[in-house]
Amino acid sequence: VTMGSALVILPTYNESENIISVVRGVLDSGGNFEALVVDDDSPDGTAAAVRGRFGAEARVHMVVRTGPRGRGLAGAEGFKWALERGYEFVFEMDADGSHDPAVLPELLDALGRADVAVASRLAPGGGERGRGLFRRLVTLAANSYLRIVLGLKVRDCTSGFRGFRRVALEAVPWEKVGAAGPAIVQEVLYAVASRGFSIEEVPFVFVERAEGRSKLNFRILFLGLIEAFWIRGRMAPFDSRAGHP
Ligand SMILES: Nc1nc2c(ncn2[C@@H]2O[C@H](COP(=O)(O)OP(=O)(O)OP(=O)(O)O)[C@@H](O)[C@H]2O)c(=O)[nH]1
Ligand SMILES: [Mg+2]
Repeated sequence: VTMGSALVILPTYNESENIISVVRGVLDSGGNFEALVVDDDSPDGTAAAVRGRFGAEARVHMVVRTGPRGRGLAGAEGFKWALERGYEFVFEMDADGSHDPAVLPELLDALGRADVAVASRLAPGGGERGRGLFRRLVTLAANSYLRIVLGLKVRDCTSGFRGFRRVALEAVPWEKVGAAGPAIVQEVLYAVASRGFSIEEVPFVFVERAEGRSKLNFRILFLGLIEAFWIRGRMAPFDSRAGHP
């Protein structure tokens, strides 16, 4: 790890059909990004595929988790892994083909101006390709709701494609982060926004996954929205019981 180094965290569960091209895209995107695959011991052999293809590649790392699985648990473990190893810029993105690695240099560029850079479907110029009107409305509604409940100014609060300067991640109280599932995306965003870190949105076009299966369903989505109230309680930038910042 050298000064100014950048790591891209890729949480995976059954992405053997997608992970190779995504990691390839990260390595080839320019800017010397390293990749960290955080796999929950996927039964489809995702980890074995990564080892087989990138075992000799020094810029590719992998953590295989056993025990309780979850997008949130995997993401938190990835961030802690990155902080322990001194990376200066830390990114996360889905490994299902929805997030184009070619956007990474734009996010890195934005981190020259802001503490956090979010690849945003809802910023002017952004969008969602391959999705019907109903699914796009779900994205819009979920984000309108989260902006209000969490008091966020970011348009795309649920985008799991983004980057952080190290200082912002160091300020997150990781021992209190509680979302085991995808709600960790808004939990970490709320943690940094409420601590005053600046956030820039970079427009990007999300592409519906072509291979593999989505792990998101309406139950998970709904529970994630309810969880916003708990997120506010546990991620507040001061101890609410003390009453003062
Ligand atoms: N390690 C790990 N990764 C997960 C888990 N669930 C989902 N992921 C990964 O998180 C990323 C996003 O998951 P998706 O299933 O595409 O869910 P989504 O992108 O929120 O929802 P869609 O809108 O349906 O694409 C993908 O790279 C998944 O492989 C999990 O339990 N553990
Ligand atoms: Mg997806």
